Amino acid sequence: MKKVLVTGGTGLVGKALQDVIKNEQPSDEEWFFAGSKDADLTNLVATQALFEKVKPTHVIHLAAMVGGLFHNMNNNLDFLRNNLLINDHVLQTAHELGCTKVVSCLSTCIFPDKTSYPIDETMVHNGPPHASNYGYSYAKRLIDIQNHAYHDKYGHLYTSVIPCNIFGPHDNYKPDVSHVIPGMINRMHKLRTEQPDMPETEKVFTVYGSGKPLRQFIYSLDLAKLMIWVLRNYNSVEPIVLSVDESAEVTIYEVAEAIAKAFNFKGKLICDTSKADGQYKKTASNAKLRSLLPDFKFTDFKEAIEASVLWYTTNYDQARN
Ligand code: NAP
Ligand code: GFB
Repeated sequence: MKKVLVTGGTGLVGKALQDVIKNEQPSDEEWFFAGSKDADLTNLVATQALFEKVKPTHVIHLAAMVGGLFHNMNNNLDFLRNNLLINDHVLQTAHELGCTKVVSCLSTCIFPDKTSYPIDETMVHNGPPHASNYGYSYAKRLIDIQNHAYHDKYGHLYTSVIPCNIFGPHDNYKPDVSHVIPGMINRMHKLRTEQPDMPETEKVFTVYGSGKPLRQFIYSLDLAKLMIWVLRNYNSVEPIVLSVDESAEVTIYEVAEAIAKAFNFKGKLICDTSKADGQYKKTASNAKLRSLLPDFKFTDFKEAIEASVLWYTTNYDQARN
């Protein structure tokens, strides 16, 4: 019987894993989804107590200080310190407990800012990350170094996945910390519900930045299925990119249009270029994933946006606003 501990099990990706596992009901696996209430993983004693309680054989390590461009820009030191602490405590405690496998999470935003495209798994350490999120990026890159160090010394199967931008139900919609999609969903919902007597055609939705940057977005439920596959079948220490195809890349403005359509918004979209754009692009290749899982089908972006907007408007009171 596998005992799987999911750290960060109460967030966007954690909740998607919960949904997939609930539907699958695997008979040979027991899953435990931990949030910060179960243990503050920046605290080693709390981390050890959680592992002692759950006694996992496998770990999906999602827990992290996570946020969008603007949150990162203003908090690089906290992103660096909190994530370094969390990652060291989880990996060292997993070692001391003799866990069979740990799958941790990097991000396509940690790659070198000056690089050729598409980026792939071999390029993680080839130069400094974008200035906006160097704290988060270096903490995440060190997970790969830690994984190799535990493998070199003890032969542990500690590996990592590198998702592109993720979105879906149960996201973090708090305006000052959110990523672009939950940030826009939160603001579009406010715009639509406030000033009900104002004709919607006169309402104006603001896209932060130029709207020109390019992003790949993966639906959280698709990522969850891929991470479960990695846990069960991917046995290399080397990271693997879990991203939609390069051809699925969209501009931030196209994201706004898709969200406006999902809300049936009849007003105008304008770009506020006084706000930062962040990285222009971080186009990642999913060739390694495709070579291992050639038939995996990603959810259509616009359908996933529709589903995410519907979840938000239906669950507004429970959402992290
Ligand atoms: P999220 O929604 O912000 O959830 C973060 C999770 O980590 C929550 O369960 C949170 O617990 C937990 N957590 C945070 N600080 C903690 C602490 N000190 N001790 C214990 N638990 C703590 O984040 P997410 O989007 O699901 O991200 C999951 C993973 O994917 C992260 O490693 C992130 O770096 C990575 N990732 C995310 C994206 C993206 O676009 N979202 C892209 C690439 C990679 P509470 O619920 O109790 O706060
Ligand atoms: O998801 P996001 O905040 O982060 O996207 P990154 C930022 C892009 O979306 C910028 C534009 O071009 C913003 O100008 N944008 C437009 C908005 N409207 C909004 C809005 O309402 N909210 C936000 N947040 N952006 C992050 C990294 O980069 O990628 C993190 O900083 C993390 O470390 C994440 O890894 C996955 O995609 O630019």
